[in-house]
Amino acid sequence: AGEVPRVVLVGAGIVGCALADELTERGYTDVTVLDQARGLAAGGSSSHAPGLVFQTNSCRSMTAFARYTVEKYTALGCFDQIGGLEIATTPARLEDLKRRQGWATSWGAESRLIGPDEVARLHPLLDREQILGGFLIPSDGLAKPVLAAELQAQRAIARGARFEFGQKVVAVETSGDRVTGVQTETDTYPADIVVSCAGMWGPVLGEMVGLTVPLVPMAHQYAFTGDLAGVSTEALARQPILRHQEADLYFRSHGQALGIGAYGHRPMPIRAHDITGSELPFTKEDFEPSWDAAVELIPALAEAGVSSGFNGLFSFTSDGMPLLGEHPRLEGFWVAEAVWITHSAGVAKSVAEWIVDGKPQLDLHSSDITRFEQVQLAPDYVLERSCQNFVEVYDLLHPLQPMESPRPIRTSPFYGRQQELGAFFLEASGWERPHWYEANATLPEVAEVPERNDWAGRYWSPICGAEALVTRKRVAMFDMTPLKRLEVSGPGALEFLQRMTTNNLNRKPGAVVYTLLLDQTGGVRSDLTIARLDATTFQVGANGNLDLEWLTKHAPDNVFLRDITAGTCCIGLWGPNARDLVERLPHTLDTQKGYFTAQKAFIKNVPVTALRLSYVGELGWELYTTADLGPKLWDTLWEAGQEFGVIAAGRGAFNSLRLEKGYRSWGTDVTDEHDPFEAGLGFAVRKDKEFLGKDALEQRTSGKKLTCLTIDDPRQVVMGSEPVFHQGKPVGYVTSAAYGYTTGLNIAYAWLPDGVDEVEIEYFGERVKARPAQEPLFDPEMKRLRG
Ligand code: FFO
Repeated sequence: AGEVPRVVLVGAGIVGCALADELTERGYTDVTVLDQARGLAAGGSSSHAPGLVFQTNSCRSMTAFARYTVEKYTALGCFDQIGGLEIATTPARLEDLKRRQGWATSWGAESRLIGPDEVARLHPLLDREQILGGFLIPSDGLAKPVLAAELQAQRAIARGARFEFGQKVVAVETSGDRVTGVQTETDTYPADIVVSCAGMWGPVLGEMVGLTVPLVPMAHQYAFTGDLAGVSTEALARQPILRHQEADLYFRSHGQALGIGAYGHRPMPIRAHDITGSELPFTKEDFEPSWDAAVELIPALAEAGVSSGFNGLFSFTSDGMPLLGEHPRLEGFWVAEAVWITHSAGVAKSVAEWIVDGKPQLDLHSSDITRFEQVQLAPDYVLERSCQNFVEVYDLLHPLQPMESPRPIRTSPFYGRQQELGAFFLEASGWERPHWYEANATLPEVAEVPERNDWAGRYWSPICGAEALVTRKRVAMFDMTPLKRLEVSGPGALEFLQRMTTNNLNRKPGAVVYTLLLDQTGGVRSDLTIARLDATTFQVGANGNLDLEWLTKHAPDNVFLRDITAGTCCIGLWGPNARDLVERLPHTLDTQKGYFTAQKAFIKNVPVTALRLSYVGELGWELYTTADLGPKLWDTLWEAGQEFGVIAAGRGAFNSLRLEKGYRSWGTDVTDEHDPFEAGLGFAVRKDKEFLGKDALEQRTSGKKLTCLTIDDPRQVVMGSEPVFHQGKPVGYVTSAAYGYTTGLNIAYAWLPDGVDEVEIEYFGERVKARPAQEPLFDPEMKRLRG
């Protein structure tokens, strides 16, 4: 028993209780759960949560969390599987329900689209005249949050866990970079592992250990109606939980009355420090528009009236996702916060796996507490974005739709030039990133680009297609500044990177290597390009902050890691004329130096690091320089490029070009759930060297494959996350998709069982035929890149 780590969980809400259960089940039985309140699930968000569990989510892991919650709470007897119903009262919402049903299918939840009559039969209180249709998930339903907390706590207690109430944590004890315990107002609890399950008090706990926990507690209105006449309690109890997203409303029954949740009101944020109780007084005036909308949908409410209500506090985040994982600088301190009842058991399972096994089964990169860039941790940013998420919670959002504010935040040194060219910007990791340039509207190629329907045509322009065509024909400048870049240096750098990644980096200075970061189970944590600049200095092209954290965590003392992204900038100069363009300028670049090489050189007045590679599959270089020289680099290339027909090109073109070339995007196509072979990245794995994850990789088996599909109908441009059917059964889902402007092929990548032939992709309720294709679709002989 002495070998079992001592775990302290802070917070006995639903997350703390679920985690105590999951940890003790996995043999971590020395668990103490502390709570400032006098009892279980008392005083925090769990105490007042109405318990509606709608599983459907655009995010795969969120749906997986919810599915496990349903399964577990059903087995425990604290879940009423009465179904979840989302209704449409406008044509746009009806279309969106089809898209949502696609997500449910992709992520493995059974569901049906139903007509207005069936909606009315399931929910007779609704005004049938307004209903255009519904989306029914029969396994959705009502969790009983306090009972769920109690039942899970009891299981944990039976395995040895202790719950201590009236214990408010005031300090976290540490030794070096390890957590050693927590102090409450009256006691000290030694611990090897501390997990903050403090929900909306998470930021306060975080402050004790120098960790920004970027969540915002917000009030959300919940009202109880008076008793409804003329309908039985039993009938009410059988009605599925209901969402009327058009009016930001949800409904459930409580005995003879209904409960109404409203998101339509102004955001009401509060500082975590200022919380005194989780139920604030009901502000009636905020509820009025919601009430009117509720009565409009359910006329019987007019007579029942509102009997009471409260403004209940719970956590919102800047991107709507939970905050999970270990403190990057304090070993043993974990967080599991900003978690809804819906996801509680699933989150607890994943976090328990993460703590006990070192890795969760699900890909959690979008919930990882370390996913944020520094600028995304500014309190003002967190507040504004979280409020915006509250406002948009039920909105019909396009997958590319950006938040409008606060923006712009991060701009590359080329921003001014891009504005002059009429760039249409979207945001990535806080960066403004051009998607196309209106200046290119006069390109004759625009006329060659097929039109799109309304949905696929949003945040898109035919100019994207013209930019792609010109890239393949002439030459284009792509702003690659937002690409995460690290410098890894020091006497131990080579040995470290060799140990951490799958490809062989022991090459001469000047070599660039495409390589993978695997975790201990052989899952792909990232794909990197690593340029050896000199014997002990490497420039790493990475995918995000998680890479920096992972490398930092594993780096020995004789290795130095630096994020050089913001201090530098990058232009991808790509296309058949790229070499001629550079040669027209005074320069010291060896323009014949081969594919996947790196060199330092001058292009006219600008010192650059030039990497001869291209994610768009064309001849040319990524040209890096320091931020101060960015505008000079842009102008120099731009002026020399005029006679070669240079254009600036954006992300719309980029994404199409990279899919034509078959290049995977980590986080979308590939995650740490996948091994390199099934992901089509086996070529980057060297069997003749040792690296992290190698042994596990050899044990893995797989029956699935990231598959390149082409869609028969070129006008059906899908967006990603759509379900894929084989012989009428859902077998997988789309990751990335784009129309290939230069191949004329409509491309979708999908995770599918090995060896499927013809499939169908479901898109807004319709099935479109697609078939596996030999990849890459463009330039398989690599003539362009090696040219
Ligand atoms: N780093 C740089 N410098 N540029 C990039 O575009 C990217 N990436 C990610 C993260 N790091 C980066 C890596 N993704 C190839 C494919 C995927 C990439 C980067 C490069 C590529 O050129 N693959 C070739 C070469 C393989 C080889 O010779 O070993 C291929 O598969 O044929 C952008 O997201």
